[in-house]
Amino acid sequence: MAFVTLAGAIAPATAATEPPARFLQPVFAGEVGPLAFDDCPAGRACLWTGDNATGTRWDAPSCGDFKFDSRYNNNIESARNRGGGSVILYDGSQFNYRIREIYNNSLPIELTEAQDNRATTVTVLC
Ligand SMILES: [Ca+2]
Ligand SMILES: [Ca+2]
Repeated sequence: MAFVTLAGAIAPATAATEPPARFLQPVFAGEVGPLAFDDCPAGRACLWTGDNATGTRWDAPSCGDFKFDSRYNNNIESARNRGGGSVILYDGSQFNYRIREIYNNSLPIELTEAQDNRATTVTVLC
């Protein structure tokens, strides 16, 4: 719904044959669709760079240990874990300085101000 409104608002009236503006944007893995907690796919753990499921979404590609790239490093602020096990966020690059465990209970999670924009590595449990 939000995308329809956005595309309609910014598309020039004379460019009816051009694709919607959103298709002109680069698409990265894990950066898909409207931004909301409900957009986290079943079976996945999702993290967002903004509060309240806004910004760019990172979907855990599998169980395991991951180091965030520059788009996500020190940038995670909200989460929803629909995966098979907990997700553990760490401030350090060596899976150290644990910030928070996010249980796989599917609840919308807002990191606290002290936890915001600090995660550098993440362990995704099965
Ligand atoms: Ca952020
Ligand atoms: Ca960090």
